[in-house]
Amino acid sequence: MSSPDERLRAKIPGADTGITTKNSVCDICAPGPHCGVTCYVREGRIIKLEGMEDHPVNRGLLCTKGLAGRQYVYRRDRIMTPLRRVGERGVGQFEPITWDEAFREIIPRLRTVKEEYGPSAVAFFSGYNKWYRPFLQRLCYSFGSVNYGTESSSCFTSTIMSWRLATGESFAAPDLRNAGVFLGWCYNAYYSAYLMQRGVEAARARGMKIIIVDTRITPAVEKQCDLFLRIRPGTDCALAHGIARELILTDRIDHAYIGEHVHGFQPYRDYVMAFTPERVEELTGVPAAQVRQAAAMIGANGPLAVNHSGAALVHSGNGMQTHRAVMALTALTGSYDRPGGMIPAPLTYAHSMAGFTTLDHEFPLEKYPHHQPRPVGAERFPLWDELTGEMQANDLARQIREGTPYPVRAVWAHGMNFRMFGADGELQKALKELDFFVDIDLFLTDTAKLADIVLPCCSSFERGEFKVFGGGYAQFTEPVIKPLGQSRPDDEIICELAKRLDLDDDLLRSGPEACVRYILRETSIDLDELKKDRQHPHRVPGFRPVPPGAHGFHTSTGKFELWSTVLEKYPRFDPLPTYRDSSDGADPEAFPFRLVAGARLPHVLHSRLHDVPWLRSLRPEPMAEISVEDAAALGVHEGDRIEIETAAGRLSIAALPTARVLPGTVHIYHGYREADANALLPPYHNDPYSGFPGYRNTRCRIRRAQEVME
Ligand SMILES: Nc1nc2c(c(=O)[nH]1)N[C@H]1C(S)=C(S)[C@@H](COP(=O)(O)OP(=O)(O)OC[C@H]3O[C@@H](n4cnc5c(=O)[nH]c(N)nc54)[C@H](O)[C@@H]3O)O[C@H]1N2
Ligand SMILES: Nc1nc2c(c(=O)[nH]1)N[C@H]1C(S)=C(S)[C@@H](COP(=O)(O)OP(=O)(O)OC[C@H]3O[C@@H](n4cnc5c(=O)[nH]c(N)nc54)[C@H](O)[C@@H]3O)O[C@H]1N2
Ligand SMILES: [Mo]
Repeated sequence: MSSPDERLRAKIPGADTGITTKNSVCDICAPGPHCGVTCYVREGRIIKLEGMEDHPVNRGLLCTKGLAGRQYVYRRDRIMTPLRRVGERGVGQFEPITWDEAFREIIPRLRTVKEEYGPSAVAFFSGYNKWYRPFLQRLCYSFGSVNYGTESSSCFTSTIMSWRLATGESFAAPDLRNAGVFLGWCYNAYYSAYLMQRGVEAARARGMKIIIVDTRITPAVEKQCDLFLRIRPGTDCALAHGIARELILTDRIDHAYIGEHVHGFQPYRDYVMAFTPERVEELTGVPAAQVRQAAAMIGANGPLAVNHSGAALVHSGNGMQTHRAVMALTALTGSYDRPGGMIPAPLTYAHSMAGFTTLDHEFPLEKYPHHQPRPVGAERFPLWDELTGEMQANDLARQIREGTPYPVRAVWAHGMNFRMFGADGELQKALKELDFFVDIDLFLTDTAKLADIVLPCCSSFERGEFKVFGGGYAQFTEPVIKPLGQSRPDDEIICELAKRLDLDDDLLRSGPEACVRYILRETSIDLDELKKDRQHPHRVPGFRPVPPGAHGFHTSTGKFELWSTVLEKYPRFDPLPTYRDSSDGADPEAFPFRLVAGARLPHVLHSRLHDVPWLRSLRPEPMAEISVEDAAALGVHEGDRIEIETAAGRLSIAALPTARVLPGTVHIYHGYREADANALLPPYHNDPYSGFPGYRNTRCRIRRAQEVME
């Protein structure tokens, strides 16, 4: 028998050790695959955590980031009380205040901006976090402002726009269980979505073919690939058209499906005929023979499922059109809304795809303030405006600074990180120029340091919240520990603000739970029933996914639109998914390299994990990956400093020569305080269709840092 002391050191739960276990979720990464976590708690602190065995999402697994969750929650810079700025913006001098004092300052200042400039002069923003967004959006509209916007101005929504244009649906997911061939376009789920990789591995084991299109040699390429197309960043649209041309000319397309369900095949066909394998090779670097091979492999192995890529593919100046071009292959092969192809998936609560619908769009929209100007970004990015109706946050800095078409003078932000934006120095300057800025975060970030009032929120382990999971599951979680210091959940903060502002919104003023009940009104979920066991997700009663083939097409033609009837209304846009140079347009002679900023690393997530010690230790210093060939030409070895220069700025960073990256490209991860990749992006480098910044294809030059010193 082990002694109590040994049992305590081994962290074994029991009355003698005082250790209990409770389940929660890790919300460090994207909302869809939030993993179940079992926390070991002693004296009110989490002392250990592990993947929850019987959770339908992760079934006991947890990634590097989640396993460091304890260090994330207890990061040294957690904010413990509301703070009022006493020094210059950005310096980080604050005094602790009470929640009551904070609201007494916030209320009159928001009201003053509203009275002087109109309600839309206050913008409401959310960073990466999704879980409280329906509340925040409704708060914004109830306040009278149209300017609700989020990090989704740079992530995923471009793909949603592309699907809306093509099919009228928001999204379609690959049916890996039945697919014959998987086109992993910008696909390395070993780093960015390990649970999806399990599905791909299982499908491969039963014979599914895998084609990967990536600019780097990744673990997915090495372990799981039948054909690898190594492409120059940002040129993917041409490759998609090249494959389409081959499919058409070798008659590997589904004529019946196209005849019945596809609009614009003829002009599309005419357009892609210019993309011969030889021209594609010239544009993309992918050998002509491989273009033919890819088409043959797709033709021989349908149905075709494709990786959706909400980031890499759409993070270039022609990103949305490129996504359309890739998804067009599913229309040609008759794989959209067919078993083994791409199955439309409704967005459920707070951006998750659980297979059923909730009213989280209706919930804010019933308070939409009509008779206001259009949201920020509508003039510059009108398609974004038409398809999303939200502020395009990538135009926020410009509008704050220029005051056109109308002033924005205050920002209420949850988890804003200015370093996620392209040309982020502009946003930093803009935030300094505001009349009033509130930021709500767990940590005193560099963005929070620009705020007048900082409010402390808590992590998923410290709150109870409604959650949905893929496959028709729902849960109302329970706090595992008390909120640290005076921190509070964001949804409560939002409802409290609505109350203190005395908004005409009974629902928000009644608190988060009343809102959730409203949002679930048309589902079979009984919240009281759900709350009887808050430790586990539960299958939604009567849940049945919509079968493939039953979704229909919700475009004006009632078909999959290769020729977009939405885009044909805009003189400046092309109805077909056209190819064009997707870089920032800098002179290729002067800037011969392409900068790919932000391809995922397994152990970091944007800005939020760089200060977590275990994770930081895996790569202590930010590094730029360059090819061994380029490193040799520059005389650079691992750890030597190089300077990367674009039309917008310069960055000095340690080099990591590797055979994984293509000569002529340089890769850096984003979100680092000390090596800010997004300072290298020019402010005009955005996709005109979506507004997304061209993070993955900015022209640059590199040299050894010493040469600069000399
Ligand atoms: N560990 C970790 N996981 C994450 C995140 C994170 O920060 N860290 N972020 C989450 C978020 S918000 C998102 S949006 C997703 C993103 O998820 P992904 O899109 O899967 O992530 P990336 O690694 O950026 O891109 C995938 C691959 O595209 C390649 N690539 C880059 N540029 C190009 C290009 O121009 N053409 C082609 N064909 N390939 C290219 C990269 O080399 C990379 O291997 O990941 C999520 N998961
Ligand atoms: N160069 C480059 N830039 C990119 C990308 C890229 O690939 N390359 N990717 C883009 C993409 S796809 C994305 S998704 C964005 C992500 O960009 P960001 O939104 O900046 O993501 P994070 O840094 O993860 O989170 C923002 C803040 O939210 C705080 N936070 C965490 N949880 C909570 C919470 O529950 N409540 C509140 N109030 N705050 C919380 C965190 O502490 C952090 O300060 O970056 C974009 N920017
Ligand atoms: Mo993202």
